[in-house]
Order: sequence, then structure tokens, then C-alpha cells
Amino acid sequence: MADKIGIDLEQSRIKDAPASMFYIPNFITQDEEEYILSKIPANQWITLSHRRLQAIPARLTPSNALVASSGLPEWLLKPAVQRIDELGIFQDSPYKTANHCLINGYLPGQGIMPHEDGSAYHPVVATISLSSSLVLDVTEKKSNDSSSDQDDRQSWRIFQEPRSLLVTAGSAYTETLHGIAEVKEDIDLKGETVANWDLLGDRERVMESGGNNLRETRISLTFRDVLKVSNVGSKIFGKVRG
Ligand SMILES: O=C(O)CCC(=O)C(=O)O
Repeated sequence: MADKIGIDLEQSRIKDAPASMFYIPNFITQDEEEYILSKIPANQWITLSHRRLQAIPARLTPSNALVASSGLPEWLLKPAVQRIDELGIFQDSPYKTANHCLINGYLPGQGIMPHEDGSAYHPVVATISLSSSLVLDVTEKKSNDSSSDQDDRQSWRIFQEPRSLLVTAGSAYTETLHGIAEVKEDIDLKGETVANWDLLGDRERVMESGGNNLRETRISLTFRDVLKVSNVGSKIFGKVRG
């Protein structure tokens, strides 16, 4: 997968993170961010204990299938999915594009437990952040030394700015867990502690705040290609898999 990624994306590779993670600041404009935010349905949030969530076009079934009567709506396709597709990150996926979006909403102090995205999806996820910055913690799944009591797993901090795109693929998808700490402020942000520091769009803002990031409400759009799709009653999934 990494070999097939175009040269522009290669310049966005997070070198200090597991292969393959890419970070692109200002992937969408402020107007596009406002447009997407204005389109997120206000009445479709599922409130969980530590965040809220929407699955578009639908939640997966217990057997990890996507069964829906329509595809992603226009407001997610343009510009977000269209621009993601231009990167070629879904070129090896069954549908050659994202067919699913999980929208997560986090208040300051909210987060998500370390987890992996699993086998329901082609192993690529593209995350657009909206409204606020925060740190995503990425940790190796397995300890190098299973006989040791000590947790010697390697971990990395990825700082996600509003309007940025984070791509997680390859062994970063299959061999790591990702989570967001339930804190109101991310601290100690600097070149030595943030894996994508050199790729950030606005390092000055972080430095001016003394390496701290006071969180505000953040929305993330996580785009994936669900492997099992039912095309029942639908013209939307044009490419039906055999
Ligand atoms: O909000 C994020 O950036 C992460 C979301 C996430 O981990 C997920 O949807 O599985």
C-alpha cells in the first residue's frame, strides 16, 4: 500500500510514527469546515458516556455489514471524500473510495479508549478534524517482551489540528491501538514529544501557548471502506463486489 502512495502524500508521512501514517494540515478550508459543520444532522447523535457519535450512512450490523438505502451524502462527498480519493489511499480497497463515515464529537475532557478499528474495514482510515485540536495517542499492540511485567510498548503522540487530515494505514492500522485521553488540556507539546511536529500547520500557536493546547469541542470525521456491503434496494454502491 505504501509503495503505491503518490509523491505528495509521501511528503506528508509522519516519519517518527509506525508505517504508514500521514498528516496533512489545512486539508480543507475554513469555509469548507463551516459548511460541513452546518450539515451534520443535529438530531442524529448517539450519546455515549464519553463522547457522542453518528454513523453515516448507517451503523454496521452485528456481523459488520453496511446495510443502507443510500450512500454518503453530498456534503461529505464534496469536498471531503473527493479530495481524499485524489490521494489514492483507497485505490486498493474494494470500493476504491470511502463508503462510511463515523462522526465523533468530544467535549473538553472527553475521549476514546485505546482500540483498534478491526477487520470490518479495509485497513485505511482517513480522519478529518474539525473545530479544535487534540492529541491522538498511538500505542503498539504487543509488548516486545511478553515475559516482562513492565509495559515497554512504544507509543506516539499525534497532534491533530482543525481542518487537518490524518491517514492511518499499513502496520499503523493493524499493529497499533489509538485513543484520546480524557483531558481538558494537552500538555508538553513540542518537537520531542509530538510525532508529527514538523508537519503541523501552526506550530507557533502551540509554542505561544507554552506547548499546551486547551481543548474545545472537537468533531472528527473518520472515513473508511466497509468490506461487507449490502446493496439491497440501493443504486448507490455502484461497484458491487463478487
Ligand atoms: O476522533 C478520532 O480522531 C478518533 C476516532 C476513532 O478512534 C474511531 O472512530 O475509531
